[in-house]
Amino acid sequence: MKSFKVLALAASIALTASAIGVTGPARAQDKVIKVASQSPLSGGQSVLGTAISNGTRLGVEQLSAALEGKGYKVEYVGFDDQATPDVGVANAQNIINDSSIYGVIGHLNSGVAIPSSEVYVKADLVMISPANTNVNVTDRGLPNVNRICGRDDKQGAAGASYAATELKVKSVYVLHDKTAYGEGVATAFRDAAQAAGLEVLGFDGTEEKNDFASIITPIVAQSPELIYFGGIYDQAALFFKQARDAGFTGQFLGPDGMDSSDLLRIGGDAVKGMHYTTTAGPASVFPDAAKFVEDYKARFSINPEPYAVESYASTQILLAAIERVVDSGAELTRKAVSEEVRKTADFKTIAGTYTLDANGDPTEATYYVLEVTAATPEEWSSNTLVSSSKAASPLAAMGSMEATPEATPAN
Ligand code: ABU
Repeated sequence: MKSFKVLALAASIALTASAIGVTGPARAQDKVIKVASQSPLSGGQSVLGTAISNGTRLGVEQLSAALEGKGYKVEYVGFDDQATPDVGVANAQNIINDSSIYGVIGHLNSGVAIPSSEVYVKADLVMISPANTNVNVTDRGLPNVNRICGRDDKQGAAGASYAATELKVKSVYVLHDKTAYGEGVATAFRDAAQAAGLEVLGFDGTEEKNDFASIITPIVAQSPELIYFGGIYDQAALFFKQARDAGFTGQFLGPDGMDSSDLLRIGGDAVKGMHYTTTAGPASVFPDAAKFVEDYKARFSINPEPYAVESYASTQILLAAIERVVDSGAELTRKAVSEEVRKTADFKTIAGTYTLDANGDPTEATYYVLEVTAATPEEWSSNTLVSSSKAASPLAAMGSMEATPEATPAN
């Protein structure tokens, strides 16, 4: 009877201690932390969207042990934004309504990321983009929006420099897809091409997806030495094919929206030998990603497409930030995680080492130029890297770590 009373007293003390937090605030009692991805998982851009989703999922599956050891359950949840702004925004509302989601990896399309991030910011939810290159993704200076890829002002300029100095063309016709991304990178290319002395014979936008005859005829009549297409492979590949069939004999160039095995699957011989710029590191430049490539193939039975490795790296950054909040003993909140992500400095991932500036840009990014030399879509990662250059973010170039002065977070 006496020992029963002692046991009961001990149990009561333990319960009380737990209730008032004497055992410490870090114990999570199986609290769930979800990491979301948003990207197109259906439709014509799903090859790259799936790479973002799978890279994030693999990151969560492989990198959660430390948080699980501290009592948290870490889960992945994927959202299909269909490459459509309205869908991304509706998903973003559902994402912020799930209080167990502490970060979003995505999107593919800058035109979807920008309005969706205006929703995330209302809930202090951090977004890390592996792939959104439009300048306005980060130039708005939102405290929760970050990326680890490059920017289209630099990417467009890198393309123009390659066209002028290596392709040695004298004239170009510039097309874009009328999206924030396509028009933005095409504008940056056009301005840099003109500055480099190229004659820009035309600059047009089109949302046409099937029959480009009425666009191609006047272009072919002007005989540009190069056509630059600011857009995504699902539209551009068909355009290139029809342009070649219509007798265009010049060269093709485009930005990272071309960087997908589907460019070759759709474009066939028309795109072989063409060039594209990208901020997605080809496999050869990331030796630390060799295991990721093998694990990815084993897990999903497909090749990792461009931006898969950057999605895993983004997940590394996010989970490390969450761990730092937990280890500090502070309350785990979305705002605390977002602030911790922004402090990312000299952080080593499988896709390189990252420091984020006050606008959420990586302080330095690499801009690659590749030639389509793969014989088949399955060999897309064997395309030939012909050039690469590094550029500082605008803030890093100014030597400033302050956010852009005009930046005002949306309410
Ligand atoms: N940068 C590749 C995907 C296109 C975009 O940023 O919208």
